[in-house]
Amino acid sequence: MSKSNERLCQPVRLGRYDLPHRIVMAPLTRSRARQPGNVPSPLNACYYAQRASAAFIITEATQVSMQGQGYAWTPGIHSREQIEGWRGVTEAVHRAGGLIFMQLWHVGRISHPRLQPDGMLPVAPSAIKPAGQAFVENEKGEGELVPFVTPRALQLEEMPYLVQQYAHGARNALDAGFDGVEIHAANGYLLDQFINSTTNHRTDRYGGPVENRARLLLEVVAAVAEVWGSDRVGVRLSPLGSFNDMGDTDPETTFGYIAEKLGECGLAYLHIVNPATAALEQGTEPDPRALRMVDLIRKKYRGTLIVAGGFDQDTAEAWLEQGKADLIAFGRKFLANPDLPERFRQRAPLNADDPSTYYGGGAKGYTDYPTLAQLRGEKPQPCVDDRWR
Ligand code: 8OZ
Repeated sequence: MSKSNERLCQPVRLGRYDLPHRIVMAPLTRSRARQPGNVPSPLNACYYAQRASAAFIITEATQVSMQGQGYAWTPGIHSREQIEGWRGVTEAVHRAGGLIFMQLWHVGRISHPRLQPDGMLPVAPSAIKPAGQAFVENEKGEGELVPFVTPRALQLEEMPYLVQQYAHGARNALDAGFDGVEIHAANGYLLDQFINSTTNHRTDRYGGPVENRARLLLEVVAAVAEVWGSDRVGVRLSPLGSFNDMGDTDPETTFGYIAEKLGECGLAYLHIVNPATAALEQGTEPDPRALRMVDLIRKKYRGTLIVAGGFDQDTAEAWLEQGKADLIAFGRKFLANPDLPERFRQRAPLNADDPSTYYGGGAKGYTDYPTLAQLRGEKPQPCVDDRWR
């Protein structure tokens, strides 16, 4: 091991787990759950098991209810079949020596009546239509983009039901054999819609000052921690994020407060989408505001911090070295390199990812990225079954 990659390869404690290194597999939507029913399949188990050498895996975002779905073919954790399907995934990952957390997801307004039970309207803190398009399935069984609709504003009386959806998903994830759960409060989905001032115009106790906008997240954290113990629960945030038509008028106050409150919860970790992702990818100097936000989160959040977005091995090392993060999560690099930690250890070249196979489809661009051993001529571990629908 060369000196320059020491930090990524150092062990670290994460809640109740001792991790052998700091290279996390980031959550990645792949839209390959078996139909009908959005059920994880042996193909999905194969994909995750191939990546079991991650410090730990965070699954793709997984809807906690039918109301929580926002894209065609994403997996759920609300039906008996889904729990059984996920059990196949966790067993495969554990057999391969890995750890796997499930990411619990409710999309809020980032959905469409065609994805909702009984064709109902998607729900949100306020009836504000996002710019952009939803990804639905058409009559031919293909993916199709359709404009978002104006969501229905949630009534105050419905709020306990939302918390229950996450608690139910958390119980099902425990049943399915996961090692922990991550609450998805990033990227413009339901919890983020409550957090950010531009999508939350409520005048009740869930809107207005940040104490109110953070309420649903903190209630969900408490309910999920009740199921799992807080030391097996993580939270993902995307401060300064604009994906899914998001924004906040005072992000320093909003995310500073939330980071501080989450620091009091005894979580396994806080995970942020790097506000400097684009600059890291382009090799340019990050916006000082983005770096200030990372510093603010680091200062306010007392606990283990994971940062994801735009890293290569050298920038990841530099961020660990500078104390900006404790672990680094890799998405596209893990997608294309099932043996990413080994490649980093050896400073070996990486496979390039193929964006045309990110979402939907079968084994191609999913379970067929070669390991270093395969590139040397070794036979791949066969997947049990590579049907996907
Ligand atoms: C890309 C495509 C679909 C969903 C996220 C769950 O942004 C997602 C997602 C990303 O967190």
